[in-house]
Amino acid sequence: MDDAVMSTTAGPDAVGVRSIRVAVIGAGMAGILAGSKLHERGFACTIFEKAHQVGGTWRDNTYPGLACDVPAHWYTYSFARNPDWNSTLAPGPELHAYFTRVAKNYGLFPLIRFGEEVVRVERLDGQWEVTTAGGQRERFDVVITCTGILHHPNIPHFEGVETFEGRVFHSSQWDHSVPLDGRRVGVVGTGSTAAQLTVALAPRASRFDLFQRTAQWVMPRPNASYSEEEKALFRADPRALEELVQQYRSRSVDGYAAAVIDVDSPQLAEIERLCRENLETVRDPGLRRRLTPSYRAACKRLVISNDFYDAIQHPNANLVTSAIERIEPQGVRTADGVLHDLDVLVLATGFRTDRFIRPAKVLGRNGVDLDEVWSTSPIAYLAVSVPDFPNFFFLNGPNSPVGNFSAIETCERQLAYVLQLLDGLLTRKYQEVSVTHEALRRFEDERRLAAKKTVWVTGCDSWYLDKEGVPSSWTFSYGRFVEEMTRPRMQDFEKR
Ligand code: N01
Repeated sequence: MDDAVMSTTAGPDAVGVRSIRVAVIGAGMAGILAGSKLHERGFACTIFEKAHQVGGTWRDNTYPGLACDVPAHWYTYSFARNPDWNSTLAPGPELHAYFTRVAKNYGLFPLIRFGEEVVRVERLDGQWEVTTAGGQRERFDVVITCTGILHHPNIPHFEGVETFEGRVFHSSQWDHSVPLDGRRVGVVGTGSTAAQLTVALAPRASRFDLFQRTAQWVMPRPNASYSEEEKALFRADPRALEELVQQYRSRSVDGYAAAVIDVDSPQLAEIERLCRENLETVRDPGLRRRLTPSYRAACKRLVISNDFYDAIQHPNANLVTSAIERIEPQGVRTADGVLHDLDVLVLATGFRTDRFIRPAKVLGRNGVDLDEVWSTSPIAYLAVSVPDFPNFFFLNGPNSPVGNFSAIETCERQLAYVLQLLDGLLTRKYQEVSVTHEALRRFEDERRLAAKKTVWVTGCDSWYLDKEGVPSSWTFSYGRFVEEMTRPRMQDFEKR
C-alpha cells in the first residue's frame, strides 16, 4: 500500500514543493498519516489540532474496556507496521501509544499547532484562509481535512437530567474521577461502545443496568495474545508480518466488505448465521428474546464481541428494555414505571456522523457555503473532493468506506490520490483543482443506486443513514475503491 502513497512523481526536491503550503486539520489517525507523508515529501505542512495531544478517537475515548475490534496488525499504517501488538484486538491505550509514536517518529510534533481549533476556512485571492478560535489567520494553498467521523458526541436530552444526583457523562468524555467499583452503574445504548462497557463494568459494579432501545447483532471474534516469540518473529521477518496483515485484509474484504454491499450475498448469510449461533449462547430464553434484533445482521454496524453475552448474563447485570421516560435525582425512570437507582449514568449514545469539518464555517469559491452544499447530506466525489472547493480535500470524508474495510488503508489510498492531484500544482499545470459538478452528480447517482442493494437500507435506523435514509458510506466494492483511488480521472476535475 505504501507504494501507492509514494508512487506520485514529486519528491522533496521537486520544483516548488516547499512553496506549497498545506494545512492539515486534525492530528488523529488521518492527520498523522497526511502530515507524515507531506512532511516526508517536503511540503510546508501545518497541522491544526484543537486538543493538546495527538490520536483523535484514541485520545478522546478512554472508557473502561475500550479496544479496537479490527485486528491490530491490520489497523496500522503500511509504512509503520507494528510487530509488538500484544493481542489481536488492541486496547485503547496501546493504540493511542502507537499513533503518538508514529507522529513522533515522523517528526510531526513541531508541525502541530496544539490547542488551535479551526473555526473558519475561506477561499480568498486563490488561497485558503484558515482562522482559529484564538483569532489567528493564515493562508494556505491546500487544505486537507482529517477531522474524523465518529467525533462529535451525540448527547440526547433526557428530561430531568439536570436533577440527577449521581454523575452523568458521554462515553467519549469519560470522567476518571468517578468511582465505579461497587457502584450502581447505568449505560444508555447498545452499540459497540456500550458492549465493551458492559464487559468491563458488569463485574465491577454492584449493579449494572444496560438501557437498550434497539437490540444489536453481536458477532464473535476471538482475541488471541501474541507471545514474545511471535513478536520476535515479526520483528525479524517483516514478510511474516505482512502475510498476517494480508490474511486479515483478505478475510475482511472477501467477507464483511462484500456482505454489506449485497443483501443477497452468501457472505451476509454467513455473518447472520454466526450472529444467530452466538445469540444461542444466551441461556435464558426470555433474555435471549429481548436481545434478538428485528432487522438483518450488519444493517447497523455489527457489534464485535466474544464476551458481551456472558457479561449481560452476569449476576450484577440487568438488561432494561422499557424506554427511558425521564431522569430523576435517584436514577432513570422507565416507561414501565420502574425507577432504576444509579450512582453513575454513561451515555454510550454514539456520535453525530454528519459533521466532518463542521461546525467550522467553510466558504469556497465565490463564497459558496459548505453548509448549504451539504444541506441535505454531506457528499463528496469519491469521498475526496467537492465542486467549488478547489485544493480542498477530505480523508475519511463523506461517503468514505467507513463501515466497509480498514479506515487506515482507506485513508492511505485517499491520500495517494490527493497527492497525485497535487502533482499538477507542483508542475504548475494548474493552480487549483476541484471536481466538476457534473462528475459529482454522476458519482452520487451511481452511489445512491448501488445503495439500494446494501444491507444498510434493509429496515433499521443507524448512523450510516442520512436524513433521506441513504447510507452515507461507500456503497461499492473494495476492488472499485482500489481502482478509483489508483489514479484520478482528470477529466472529472476542473483545473484553473
Ligand atoms: O455508538 P452507536 P457507539 N435513547 O451509534 C443508543 C465505532 N466504535 O459509540 O440503536 C436511548 O453505534 C442507540 O440506540 P438505537 C463503531 O464504528 C468502534 O457504540 O439508535 N438510546 C445505540 O444503541 C461504532 O459503530 C469500536 O435505538 C439511545 C447507541 O445509543 C461507532 O463507533 C468501539 C438514544 C449508540 O450506538 C459508534 O459506536 C466503539 C436515546 N435518546 C465504537 N440515542 C471499535 O472497537 C442513542 N441511543 C473499533
